[in-house]
Amino acid sequence: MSKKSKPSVAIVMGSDSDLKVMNAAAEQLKEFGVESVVDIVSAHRTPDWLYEFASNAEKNGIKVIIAGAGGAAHLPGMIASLSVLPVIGVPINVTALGGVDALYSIVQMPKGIPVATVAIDNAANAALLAVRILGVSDVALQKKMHLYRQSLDDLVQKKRKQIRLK
Ligand code: RP5
Repeated sequence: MSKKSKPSVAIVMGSDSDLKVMNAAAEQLKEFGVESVVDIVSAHRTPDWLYEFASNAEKNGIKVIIAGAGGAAHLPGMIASLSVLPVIGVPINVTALGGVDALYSIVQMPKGIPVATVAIDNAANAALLAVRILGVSDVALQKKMHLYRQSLDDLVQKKRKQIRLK
């Protein structure tokens, strides 16, 4: 039986309606063998739970937090204000504004409390950035990132050959 290590990445989101987007982060991390924990933390509906989660994340062994939110999207910024861990925000497209509202909200953090922001709905990139952050102090994981980069290169080279054959 393989022993599961403690999750080093927390993937949180404002609502279960964000899961269809945020699942991509968990799947991407799994491909790198990185354990994650997935949860709902709403900045406006569960402010006490938000405080408890963010202020204890470091103590709980979490190294990187990925936070997805739509609309006013204050979740990633609030988490970053309560923790010194790196926070990666995923703006989610759930409103009539197509996710631009969440993008602006997350990316426009005032000086002092940074939130790294990926493209709208791009939870996979949040996971890849988390892997790169963890890889700085984990040689084996960084090696996997080298291989991943190479696989992207290989794929494009293959496609180049294919279109030249047509
Ligand atoms: C935000 O409000 C959540 O992140 C979600 O994207 C959005 C809508 O939530 P629901 O009304 O679908 O629960 O807090």
